[in-house]
Amino acid sequence: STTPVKVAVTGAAGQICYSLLFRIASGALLGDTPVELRLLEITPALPRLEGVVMELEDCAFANLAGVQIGDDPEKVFDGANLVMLVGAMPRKEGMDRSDLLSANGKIFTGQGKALNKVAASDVKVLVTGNPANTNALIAMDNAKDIPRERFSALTRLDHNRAKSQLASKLGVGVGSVTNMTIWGNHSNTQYPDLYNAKVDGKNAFAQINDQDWYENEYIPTVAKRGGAVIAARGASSAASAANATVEAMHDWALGTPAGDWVSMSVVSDGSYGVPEGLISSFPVTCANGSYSIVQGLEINDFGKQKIAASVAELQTEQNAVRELGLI
Ligand code: NAX
Repeated sequence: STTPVKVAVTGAAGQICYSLLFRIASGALLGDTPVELRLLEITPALPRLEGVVMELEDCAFANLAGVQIGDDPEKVFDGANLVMLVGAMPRKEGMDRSDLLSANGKIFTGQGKALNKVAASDVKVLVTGNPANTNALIAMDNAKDIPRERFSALTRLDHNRAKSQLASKLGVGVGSVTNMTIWGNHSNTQYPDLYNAKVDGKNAFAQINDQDWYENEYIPTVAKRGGAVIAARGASSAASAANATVEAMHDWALGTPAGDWVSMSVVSDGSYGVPEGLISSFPVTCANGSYSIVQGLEINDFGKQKIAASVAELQTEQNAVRELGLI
C-alpha cells in the first residue's frame, strides 16, 4: 500500500522514544509500508522533540512519509491508525500510589477521549507507560466508541525477558524458546509460565525440572529485571522497551507465527477465570489485525495461585481508579 499508515506516539521526547521512533521509521514496524509519525509531548518538551525530529530527518528514512508534532492530542491523534501511548507521569519523591494513579489518570482519560473523537476507525492502541495495564483500562473506558479489543498494554518486554532467561539457563539460542506466556499484571506479581512454554518443541519445565529454581530464581529475575537494569545503567529500560513496543504492535497488526503465541495484556473475556473487563496479560495469537486469547491451556495449582495473586493486584488498581472517578 502507498497510503502512509499514521502512527501516533506519546512521550516522544522521552528515552524510550529516542529508540522507538527510529525503529518505526526504519521499517521495523511495518516493513516497506510508508509511515507518517504523529508525535505528542507536553508543551515544555516540544523544543527537545524538535531536536529528535531533526535527527529523524537526518536519517533520510525512505519510508518515513512525514512527521508532525504537537501538544494537543486531538490534533496529533487525528486519523491515527496505530497508537503507542508511551508518555506517562513517573513516580516522584513523596508521591503515593493514589497520587500516581490520579496524575496518570488525567493523562489517560484525556487521551482516551481524544482517541474516541478523532482516531481512525481501525485504530489499535498499545499502552507502554506505567502502570501500563491500568492506564490502558482508563484509556479504554474513556473511549466508549472504540471496541475494547483495540486496546492493549505492553507485557512483551516481560515476555522477551522470560524467553531470554530460559534460553540462557538451558544454554540454547533464544530462537529455540516458543509458547512463552506472561500472565497477569506488568509488575512484580507477573507470572511467567514455564509449564506451557516450549524449548525446541518440548515442554520447558520438564527440561529444567527444578521447582525451587523456577520459583525462587527464575520468576523473581524476570519480574525484577527492570530494577536490575536501573541499578546497572542508572536509567530505566529504554531500548529493550522500545523493541518490545515495536514487536508487540508489529505482531498485532501483521500476525504471529504459526504454532507460536505472544503475551499481550488485553481486556479479559473471562478466560482462565480472570474477571471480565480487567486488562490482564494472556497468551494470544494474532491474525488479520486482531488477537485471540489462546484457549485450553492447562494451568496447575501453582500457576492458578500465581495468576490469582496478580489478578488481585489488578483489581486493587481498578478499584482505586474507580474511586478516583477515572473509569
Ligand atoms: P521518560 O520520562 O524518559 O519519557 C516520558 C516522556 O513522556 C517525557 O518526555 C514526558 O514529557 C512525556 N509525557 C508526560 N506526560 C505526557 C502527556 N500527557 N502527553 C505526552 N507526553 C507526555 O520515560 P521513558 O523511560 O521513556 O518511559 C516511558 C514510560 O514507559 C514510563 O511510564 C515507564 O515507566 C514505562 N515503561 C514501561 C515498560 C513496560 O514494559 N510496559 C518498560 C519500560 C518503562 O519502564
